[in-house]
Amino acid sequence: MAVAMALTAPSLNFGVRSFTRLSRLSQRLFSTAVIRYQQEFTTLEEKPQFPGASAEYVNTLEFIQPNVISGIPVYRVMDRKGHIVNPNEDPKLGKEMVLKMYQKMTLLNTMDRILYESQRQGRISFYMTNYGEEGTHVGSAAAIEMQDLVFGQYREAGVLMWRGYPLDSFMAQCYGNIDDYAHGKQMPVHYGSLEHNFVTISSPLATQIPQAVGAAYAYKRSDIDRAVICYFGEGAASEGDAHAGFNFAATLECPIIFFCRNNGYAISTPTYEQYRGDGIAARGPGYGIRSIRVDGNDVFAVYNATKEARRHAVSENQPMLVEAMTYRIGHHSTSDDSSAYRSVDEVSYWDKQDHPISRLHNFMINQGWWDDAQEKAWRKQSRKMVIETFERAERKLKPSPKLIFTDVYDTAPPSLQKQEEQLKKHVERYAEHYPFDKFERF
Ligand SMILES: Cc1ncc(C[n+]2csc(CCOP(=O)(O)OP(=O)(O)O)c2C)c(N)n1
Repeated sequence: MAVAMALTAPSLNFGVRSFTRLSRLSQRLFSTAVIRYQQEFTTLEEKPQFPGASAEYVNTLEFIQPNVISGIPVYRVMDRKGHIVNPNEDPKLGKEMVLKMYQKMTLLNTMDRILYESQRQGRISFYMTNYGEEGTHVGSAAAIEMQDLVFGQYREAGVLMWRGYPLDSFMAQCYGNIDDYAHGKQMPVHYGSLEHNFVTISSPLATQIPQAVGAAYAYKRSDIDRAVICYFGEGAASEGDAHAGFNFAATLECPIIFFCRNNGYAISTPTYEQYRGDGIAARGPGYGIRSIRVDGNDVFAVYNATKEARRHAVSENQPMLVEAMTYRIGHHSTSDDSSAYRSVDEVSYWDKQDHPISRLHNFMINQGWWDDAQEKAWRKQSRKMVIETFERAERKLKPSPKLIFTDVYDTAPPSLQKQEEQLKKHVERYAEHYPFDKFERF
């Protein structure tokens, strides 16, 4: 009915061509959304007919005010003492699941401490800790399915940890040893795993956002009930690629969860220099994306929000946006000294008063599921596990230098093969100038 009127309305000659184009597009997207949104031309006098928006006229001049004083509320499930605030929102996860969450969060924290120290001693070249953001990783990872595809930024090691990525693999990547599947080609913390459906991290910020949308579109086309989750920081959300990704996801109706970790800083840049709107969640509705803001230090709130976002994304083929509010307790990376731009008191507040690990710890104590003796034993055991894998990784050789020529293309072109031969000759001649005792043979 609406379409027929669009074609016949005499003063609104959009032409048959644009209609057929729209119709073809809608078929390709397996959806009738384009036609559904077409306006009815029954009130030509009363209602604006512009194709760009569906709205009423107003007769007084008024600019829309951004609402940044009292922003989108922060959804939480438990308070800082680990008490469930509203029983209706309790995900009732059960002891085994909650213990697993706690162990993954604390194991990540232990691994961070040891690898951070290892970098300080020059044993690895670089590291980034996840301090304070463990709840965002584990809560969201637990809420999606293992076959869902993950695109990350670099501060989401807890997602891999949840998925069972072995400690040996974390270490192999950071050391760039022979067990690293990328043959030591990338900087530490640039993890990836085909087996764990975790797309390899790369340094340029936000490039993964439109890529993740493309993957979600492919899932939709193959009609398998899978979602994509794409993580990024609030700083990365200022990149042009974030805009591209959000808009493509909405217009192409893709089953994707955009998961923003809003930790207050992008290196030394505080959020008040990053944006002037109401964080990242407030941008979602502007793209037509359902959005929520959650307490990222509350693992249950993150779990509930991500679970519902996934359900909706897959069943309705719609993107969803979760903004998890948290705080980056650690330095940005081992190349950063954050005391140059923020106070020790500020950091200490989050570390001591509002930490995702202590909050879940309080919850487990309240339930009678955990006690001091268990805490002590687990700390000892997890530390031992990490140190053992760390020592194993350190003893392993680095990959053969010839691997720097592989995977540039699927098959190496003659020019690259020639360079490889040249390097081989060079290192044979000058072998004593290279640390070849630490590498597999050329
Ligand atoms: C395109 C691009 N610009 C700049 C950088 C340098 N850089 C690396 S991390 C970072 C800050 C990112 O902050 P945020 O997205 O908030 O994530 P967080 O580090 O807080 O987890 C910047 C500017 C980069 N890697 N890529």
